[in-house]
Order: sequence, then C-alpha cells, then structure tokens
Amino acid sequence: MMNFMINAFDSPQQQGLLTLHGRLYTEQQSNALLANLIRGLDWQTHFVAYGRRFDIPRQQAWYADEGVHYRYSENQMPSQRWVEPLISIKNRVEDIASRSFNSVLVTYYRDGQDHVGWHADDEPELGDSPSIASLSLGQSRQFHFRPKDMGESGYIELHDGELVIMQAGFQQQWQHCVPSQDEIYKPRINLTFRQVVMSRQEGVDSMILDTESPSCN
Ligand SMILES: O=C(O)CCC(=O)C(=O)O
Repeated sequence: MMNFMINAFDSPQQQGLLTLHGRLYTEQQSNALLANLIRGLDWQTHFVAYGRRFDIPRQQAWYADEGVHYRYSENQMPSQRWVEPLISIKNRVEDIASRSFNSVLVTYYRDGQDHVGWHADDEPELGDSPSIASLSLGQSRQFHFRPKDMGESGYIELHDGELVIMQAGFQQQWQHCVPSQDEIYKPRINLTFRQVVMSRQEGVDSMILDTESPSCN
C-alpha cells in the first residue's frame, strides 16, 4: 500500500501498532492546507518550565476543546479553540480512525533543520494506551522509531497528505522522533490528533526532554 522502509526487526508495523493509511488529500488540497496553516495558526517557538525558557527546534501549536490542556511540567501550553481548517481536517481524520479526538498538536518544520528528538506520547493525561492519529502535509520526512527496551531502530518516510495511526500500545513500547535532514529546504506540517482524559490532566510531557536528550540523528 505505501512506500516505506523498515530496518527494525519486529517493527511496530509488524506488531500492528503503526497503521499507514493512504492519502487523505490530493497534492493540490494539501498544498492549500499547508499554506493556510502556516499563515493562520498561532505558533509557539519556545516554552517555559521550571522557571527556564526552552527554545524548541520547530514551531508548535495546540488546539483543543474547551478545558482540555497540554502541560509541560509546571507550565501549560497555550490552548486555543478549534478553527478552520483544523475542524474539517479533524472530521476527516475521525472518520478514518473511527474515533473522536479532543485536541491536536500541530508541529511546523520550517525546513530540514527543524526536528523533534526521541520521545513517546505517553503522558498520563492521554490515558493508559492512547491511539494517536498523525497527518502529514508538505515535505516528506523520516519518522524513526525504537523500542523503549533499546532494541534496533527503524524508520518510515511520512509523505504529503498521508495519515498514520499510532495504535494503542505504540506509545507504551516504542519511542519516536523526526531527525533533522540537512538536505531538505521545504516545509512540513504534522498534526497529531489526541484524546486527553480530562480527569488526568496533571501529567508531565516527556517531550520536555527534547532540548536535553541526545538528538535522534
Ligand atoms: O512530525 C511527526 O511526524 C511526529 C510529531 C511527534 O513526534 C508528536 O507529535 O509527538
């Protein structure tokens, strides 16, 4: 179905933990969405935690239902209410994933220098075994994964317009990252749709380690 490379033995695809769907949007549609989101969203370039400022090697924005928050330790990422075209994209993704989501983390990689380090989306507020739907727009980028118990790593290419579902169990067993790729000059946006469990919103996001953990290159 997809073009992807698997270097890892017993990869998350083989375990059924990463499901690759085809294009949700044509090239023309995703170009328009990419331009609209880059222009229209309110991007964050840093966060503050433990009284310190952490610059992040990418831009991010968090949109969610009223009362749904995303915490970096003591500090909360500014939560914004749903706007178009995020609402239409969410509806489309929910249809394919057959589940609903109350929030989305949108990540803007301006070029190949922007990246995200090794982490798992295993914050307590996402519940014990979250399913997360990840839509890519724009430039293809590598998505690396490795078992948390330090087995072999592997990667797939995430292409424009395509949806990947990180199924229940993936965040518990695997870490992932998007390494920098110096040869890339075009932008990419990734949208990860999540369901925050309202009663468990006090968690600490492991992505705070991005700035201090070894990069995934
Ligand atoms: O950009 C991507 O494909 C992954 C983003 C990511 O790691 C995340 O939202 O947790």
